[in-house]
Formats: sequence, C-alpha cells, structure tokens
Amino acid sequence: MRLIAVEEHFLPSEHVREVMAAQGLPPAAVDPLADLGAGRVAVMDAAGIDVQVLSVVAPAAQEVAPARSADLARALNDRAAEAVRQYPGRFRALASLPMPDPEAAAAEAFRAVRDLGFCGLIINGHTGGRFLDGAEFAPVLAAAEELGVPVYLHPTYPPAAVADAYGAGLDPAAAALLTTAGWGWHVETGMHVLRMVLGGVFDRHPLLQVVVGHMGENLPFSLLRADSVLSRLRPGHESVADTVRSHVHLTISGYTTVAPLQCALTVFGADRLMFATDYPFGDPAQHAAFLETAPLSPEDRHKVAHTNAERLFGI
Ligand code: GRE
Ligand code: ZN
Repeated sequence: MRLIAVEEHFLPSEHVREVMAAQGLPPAAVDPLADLGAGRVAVMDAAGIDVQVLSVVAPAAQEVAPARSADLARALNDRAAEAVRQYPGRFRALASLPMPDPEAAAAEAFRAVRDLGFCGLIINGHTGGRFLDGAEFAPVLAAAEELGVPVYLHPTYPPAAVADAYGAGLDPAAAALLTTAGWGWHVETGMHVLRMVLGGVFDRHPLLQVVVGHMGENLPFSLLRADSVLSRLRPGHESVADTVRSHVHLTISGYTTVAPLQCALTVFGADRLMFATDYPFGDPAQHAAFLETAPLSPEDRHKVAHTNAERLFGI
C-alpha cells in the first residue's frame, strides 16, 4: 500500500540558529532535521513510507524581523526544492512563508507552488500574537485559494503572555513542555481554527482548505461542544461544526492509539484523515505499524495512507 506522510520536518543546519532563536535553544533533534539525503530516505524505507511531504520545523520564517523573513523563507524553500529534485517521487514540500510580511508571504506562496512545484503551504500558528482571522493575512489565504493548495496549520511556540500565564510557578522544563508539545500547542491550534470560523475567514475565503495535525488538535473530541456554544454567535450561517468539517482536514501525526483515531473518524470521517509521522519528533515505523493494524476497513486504510493526500495535495 502506498504510504504518504504529510507532516515531516526538516531544518537545514545553517538556519538552526536563526529559526530557533525565538525559543532560545535549538530543538533536540537537529541531526535528523538537517538530513535531507540518504539517511532520511533509509528511515522512510525502513517504515515503508513512499513519500514525505517536507516542511520546516516551527516557527520557520515567522519569528524573524519582517525585513528578513522573505529572504529566510526563500532560502528554506530553495533547500526543500533541491531535496525534491534530488529524490523525485520520494519528497514533496510545503512552502514556508514570511508571515511577518503578508504581501511577501503571498508572493512566496506563488513562487513556491508555481515555480518550485510545492504542493501546499505551511503556517505555524500565530505570527507575533496575530492569528489568521487578522485582516492583514487575507492576501496569503487568497493566494492559497487561487493556487488551489491547502494550508497546513501547524503549532508554534505560544505568545509570551500565554507561556507566562500557564507556566507560572512550574519548574521551567515542565512549563516549557506543558505549554508546547505536552498540551498547549494542541489546544492553541484547535482554538486557532475556531477563531478562523468566528472571524469569518471561511466566509471570505470559501475555497480555503486547512490541514491540522495531531489527530485534529483536539477538534474531534470537542467540536460538538464548541458547536453548541458558538454556533449561536453566527445566526444565519452554517453551523460552526459544519464549517470546520467542510474546510479542515486532519492528520494522525504524533498519535498512535485507537481511541483518538475512532473519535476523529466518527466526527470527521475517513475522507478527511491523512497519515503523517511528525518526523523526527514522531517515530515513522511506529506510525506506519499503527496504521497497518488500526481498526479501519481496507478502503478507509487506503484513504488515510495515500488517497486523501493524493487528492488534496495533488501528489
Ligand atoms: C512538531 O513539529 O509537532 C513537534 C516539534 C517538536 C517537538 C514535538 C513535536 O516541532 O510534536
Ligand atoms: Zn510537526
């Protein structure tokens, strides 16, 4: 069975310092992130993964000065394009965008998709505390619509006020993990999607399709509760739950247990769920084994493994 993994990260070693400067320290997995060559392909082969859709690790080009972000995003995208050329058929890529300069971000989206053949865009959460319902980001979302490619909405490090509030009084290491991969990233990304609905993003951008990882960033579990509270804010509109389910796709990245999978399938359906491993933070072999043994019909297993990604990303 063809296997396409759609949230697979990289970070060229020459950009580690600049990309991770906002966090004060580089991510632990620098070596596998930097490898876009034979080592990465060997990991894919060992797990039975045919295609990795590459993206730069968060926050990519979103935490640098606006004047620098466009050059940084271009350099990161050029490196991904080189890997795709070197391993045709094994790699595709999502464009990193200079979100601090939204007009430049829209221009880079056009360059990456039209000139470099990228199959989607990735946006790492908020940009300087601003979310995608902000009017200044309309050119980027309009570019995604015009190009016909999805936007992968990936978690990023929380705004300082959020990290301070939820980290206060905790051991610094515990605070850092609780507000990121241990919980905070995921609720923030689910909330970002709901902000987009309430802020009218999908009314203004009816063709926009968004992908979120981590088995839906808590949306499958909480969508109907949110719907019952929030839909009354939008009388005369499609319900919040239906809006989310017609604009948002999920990936399993980082999740290899059955209960959340069943919740995602029940609430979103098998046509909106895709395989991803969050490499190198997730274990590709473990994710592949999970998909192989998960309680899915043969038809749904094919949808999650490759058919949905082929259709959405044009792979
Ligand atoms: C991710 O990209 O989702 C990620 C990281 C770092 C640690 C864990 C994780 O970038 O899931
Ligand atoms: Zn990730």
